[in-house]
Amino acid sequence: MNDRSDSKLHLNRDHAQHLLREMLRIRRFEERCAELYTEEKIRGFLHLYIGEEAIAVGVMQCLTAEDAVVTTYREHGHALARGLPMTHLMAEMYGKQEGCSRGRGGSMHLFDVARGFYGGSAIVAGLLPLAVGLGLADKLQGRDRVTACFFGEGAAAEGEFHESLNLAALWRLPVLFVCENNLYAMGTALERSQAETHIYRKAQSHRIEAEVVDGMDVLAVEVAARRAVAAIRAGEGPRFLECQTYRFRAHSMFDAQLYRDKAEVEAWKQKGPLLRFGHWLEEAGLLDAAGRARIEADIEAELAAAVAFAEAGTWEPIEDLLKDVHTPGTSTRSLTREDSGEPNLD
Ligand SMILES: Cc1ncc(C[n+]2csc(CCOP(=O)(O)OP(=O)(O)O)c2C)c(N)n1
Ligand SMILES: [Mg+2]
Repeated sequence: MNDRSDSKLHLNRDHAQHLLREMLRIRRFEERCAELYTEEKIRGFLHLYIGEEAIAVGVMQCLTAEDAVVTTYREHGHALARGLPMTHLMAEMYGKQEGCSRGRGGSMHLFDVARGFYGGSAIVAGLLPLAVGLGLADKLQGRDRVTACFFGEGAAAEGEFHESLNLAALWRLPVLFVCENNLYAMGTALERSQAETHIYRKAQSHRIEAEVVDGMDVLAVEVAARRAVAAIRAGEGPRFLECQTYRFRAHSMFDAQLYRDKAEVEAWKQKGPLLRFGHWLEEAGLLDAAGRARIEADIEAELAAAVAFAEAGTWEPIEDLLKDVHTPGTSTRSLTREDSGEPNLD
């Protein structure tokens, strides 16, 4: 296994297989979540990361257990790669008390303070100020910690993105900004919403060193992230990676995808991170068919255990639903059985 604080990637058989395994865990977890969604075991929003796995996996290799991570609502992959147990994640998807956010967060709000995983945030660009705040606290308190902040290219059109990058650069904060540029923000193509489509240039305009990375290549991501994290740890201030990628599925679970051609999606699938890296491992003699089958069987067993854990989990009692919920102008009270109708989503 690689030393997480090393600035260089050392590729051996174990590490190469580890990268594939981590990407496959994410892929299979999400495919299963999509099935469970159609079975109505998982409800609410569900944004799949399928196609983008190389970014979370590549970056996470470079962080230590002390580092911090903040992400968007498309964060199942980041949580798994960070080491949150699949059982706790699946229970959270179900809304069960045994989930990592005690069933209160669901897919978009995975959280685990012990593992330095500070969400899971539903508000586009809302996590960037959070990352800058963590970085500022670390700098003021003299902690040797890096905060990795993952967000989509849609965030670069928000004011919070620029305010955050400005302050991070001005105060030389230990933050790694990772833009996952998948070319679309919901149904809006990047060139239809932003005049500057090279997101890394926006970071450069704030005097942050920025790099464009092939986000479909896990090794390219890890190499770039190692370089960036080493510079941050050396006190050089923030770094920015624009990882070019593509989501293979709909934005969320309901999306007719009328805004993009099927041929475009197919072309990107051919560049998929699992497909490419899998072939490469085989050709390089680093993983044979039997080895791959063993990895896949392990993941299926892990997944089955996670689903069983979630199924066996418990629902929070209705009486407790208003616990820890603060509504301005009203006092917190316990819910009664009469309150438990269908939620009003207007
Ligand atoms: C401040 C804010 N505005 C609008 C939305 C609605 N919204 C949810 S996801 C999304 C698209 C974001 O796209 P991007 O940042 O590229 O991330 P991706 O979904 O592609 O990973 C939008 C506009 C929101 N959640 N927050
Ligand atoms: Mg996007």
